[in-house]
Amino acid sequence: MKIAKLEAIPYSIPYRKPLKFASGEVEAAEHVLIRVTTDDGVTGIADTPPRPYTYGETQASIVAVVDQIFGPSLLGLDPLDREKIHAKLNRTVHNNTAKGGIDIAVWDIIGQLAGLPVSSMLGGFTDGMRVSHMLGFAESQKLLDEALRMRDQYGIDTFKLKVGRRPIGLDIEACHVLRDGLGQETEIYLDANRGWTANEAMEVLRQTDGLGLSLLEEPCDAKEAMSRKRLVEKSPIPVVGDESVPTAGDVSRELLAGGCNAISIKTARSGFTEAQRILSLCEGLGVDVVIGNQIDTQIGTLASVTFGSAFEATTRRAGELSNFLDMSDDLLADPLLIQDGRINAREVPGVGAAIDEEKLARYRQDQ
Ligand code: MUC
Ligand code: MG
Repeated sequence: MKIAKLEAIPYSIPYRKPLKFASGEVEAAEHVLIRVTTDDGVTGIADTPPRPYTYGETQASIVAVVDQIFGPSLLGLDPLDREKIHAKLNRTVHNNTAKGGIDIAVWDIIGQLAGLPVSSMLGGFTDGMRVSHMLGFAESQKLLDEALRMRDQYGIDTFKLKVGRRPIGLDIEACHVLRDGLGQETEIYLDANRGWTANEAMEVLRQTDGLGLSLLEEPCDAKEAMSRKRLVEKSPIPVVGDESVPTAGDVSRELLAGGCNAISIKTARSGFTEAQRILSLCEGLGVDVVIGNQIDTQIGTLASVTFGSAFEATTRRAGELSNFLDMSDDLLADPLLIQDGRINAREVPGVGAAIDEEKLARYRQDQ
């Protein structure tokens, strides 16, 4: 069995409600669908969300690196030989999302060949995950209204608030309004996407003390090594590395440097193979993890829940799995459902991300 074709298909689907955060804004899912096909006609699928402000990748760069470098170097390899595939991919630095997508598509093929759900092959811990919903920049009352609607409609009771605005008072007020309106039992945590300095983050922690916030993600740029280390040492809550830690090597560097003490795992940028390395590293060190969202479509979210539900450590916290709700449409043929605050992985061979071909034809940008 050989890899016979690697496709990188750019497409665009508008968001009904754009997401704004400290490092950027998303108004349309201008993503790239990765399709890997074997000579026996088995097809693996993955979705890649380019985030130029996070990893430097663009839609065009993902298409180019797949068409010009990864495709030619992987053709003819056996999809079961993942280490060989990664050795080839790793001859090119960065391009994490393109590599992650190829890895997920290869796992999808392996699951189909084995006749097993990939979630069972990875670990098979449970059937799904609790969902955490991400609240983008908005005025405080609107944030509360959205959180209450998510709770009523989907049973979601964990919220990640996007912060990192200046003046910091905007975010501090939002934290107070959410806590007052949602009550003590709801989990609320923050993600600043490097919007503050470490010292601003410290001041936010001081002024939100007593609100029971659970995590602080990427408060400032990880390159602010000295002040971020001080923040991590003094913070009463875990400081989560997200965009600073796409690979296991980055995770080791940041944990050893004291730049964070919890890790966001995103399958979109780490695939399943690197995500598993990251998870093992964190478990070995006793470091908390959270399954993050790279503003994923339903295809990307299905990959996250496939990985997240496979392991005990990734199910301790709710996974960020609801951003797709704000999209006007999606390519996944059989839509994902959030019920009682949970999403399930699929009990079919592979990942289970069958594409609606008619929608792909409508949204693709290369024809
Ligand atoms: C997050 O957790 O930071 C924003 C940009 C990105 O790549 O992911 C999102 C959410
Ligand atoms: Mg983040």
